[in-house]
Amino acid sequence: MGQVYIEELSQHEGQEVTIKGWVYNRRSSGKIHFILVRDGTGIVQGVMVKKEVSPEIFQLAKELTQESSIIVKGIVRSDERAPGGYELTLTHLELVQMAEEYPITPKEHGIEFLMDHRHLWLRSRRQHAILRIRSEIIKSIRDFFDDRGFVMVDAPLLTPAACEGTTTLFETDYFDEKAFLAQSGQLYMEAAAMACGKVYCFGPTFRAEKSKTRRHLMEFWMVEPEVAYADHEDNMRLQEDLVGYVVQRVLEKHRPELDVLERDISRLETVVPPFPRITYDEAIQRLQKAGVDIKWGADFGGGDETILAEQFDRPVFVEKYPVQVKAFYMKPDPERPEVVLCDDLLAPEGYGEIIGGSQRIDDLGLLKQRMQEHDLPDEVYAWYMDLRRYGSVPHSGFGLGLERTVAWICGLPHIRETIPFPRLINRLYP
Ligand code: NSS
Repeated sequence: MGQVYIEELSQHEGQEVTIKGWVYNRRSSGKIHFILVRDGTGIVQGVMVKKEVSPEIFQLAKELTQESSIIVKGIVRSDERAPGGYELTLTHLELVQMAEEYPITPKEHGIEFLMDHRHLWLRSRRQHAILRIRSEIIKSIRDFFDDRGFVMVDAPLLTPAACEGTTTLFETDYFDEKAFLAQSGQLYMEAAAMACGKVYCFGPTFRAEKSKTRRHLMEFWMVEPEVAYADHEDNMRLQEDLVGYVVQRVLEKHRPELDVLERDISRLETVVPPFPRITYDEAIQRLQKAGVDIKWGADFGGGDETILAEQFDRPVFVEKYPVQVKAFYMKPDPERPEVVLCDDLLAPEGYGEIIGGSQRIDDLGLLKQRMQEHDLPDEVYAWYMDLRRYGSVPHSGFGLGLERTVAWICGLPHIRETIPFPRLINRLYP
């Protein structure tokens, strides 16, 4: 039998297979070596008995260091006690490279040490589980929109203007001009929605966040759908359907990884739409009742979001925030122009805001007025205003932060573990 992946072992019970991978761990008891082999799809224990292999091979196995690359042959045996349910009786071992002394050992390491060795830390069981769940979340998001007839449209990453406020822009030279790394693809999706009706972009976005929190990255991925003729209500329905779908997909396909992460599954099983909704006004009352010193008109901090979200067993929408705490493009509520038709979706268990969305201003006059109030220069937004000149329609969209969603679904204490190579305020390496 040629090369087989560990996750496929169940299809090869009783057969001799070849596994190409790395030594995860090894222990010996005189006449037997137990080698934990990982190959990127899983980990399997290989058992090598002295009298069943040549002396050279038995000696080689004894010298193997952690993370040495090896190719093994063995017979697949089912074993209830083995993680994954299978074990290999090893018949052959080939060394590809004997690894130098590996810096990450099974003992505890400090977080800065692990972050400095992120390129190696990714091989650990826990990081591997997160990488696979992240990949599934991305795929399920794409499937959700593709199955509903959305067109994926790519937004530019080098842009002439801000979308989410001018304080978090990364600036760079663009020949004789200034350019900024994109904070959001939204404005471009609004243009694309007028071309294709239902669109989304899914890519990296950049924010020079000067705060050091467990929820902020400088570079994060966001999926941003935008729908022509959709209003605020349609927008929230799309959000809860998306989040419910993604959580169910991970539950269906990645139980073993959730187990590695010791995730409390019962907290995910309740994530079924419809999600509860409260207004900003009600949120303020709830916070005041909980003893928080906050007044109408203030924005929420991470701690406030946690208090609110803890009052529900599934994600909760907070809608209709005051105009002054939200972005320039949000449409005022026609019945109460001091608030806008927006929503934040707060994840439970202290994970905070995972989605920000809104119905957009579709009237040219009002948009111009808002841009002046926000000191945004006309020249670079002229194209955006054109969208209100040529066939303007009501439209809505939102942005779901991928890493915050991964942190919540995986139950991780900090956002730094949700992305392969995090960019944090004090970290650009590796
Ligand atoms: O600023 S947002 O609330 N909204 C937008 O960017 C809109 N332009 C999206 C849209 O309507 N098309 O960011 C959206 C989400 C937010 O809920 C978080 O989940 C995530 O993006 N986000 C972040 N994740 C990690 N790190 C940082 N710094 C961050 N900022 C926002």
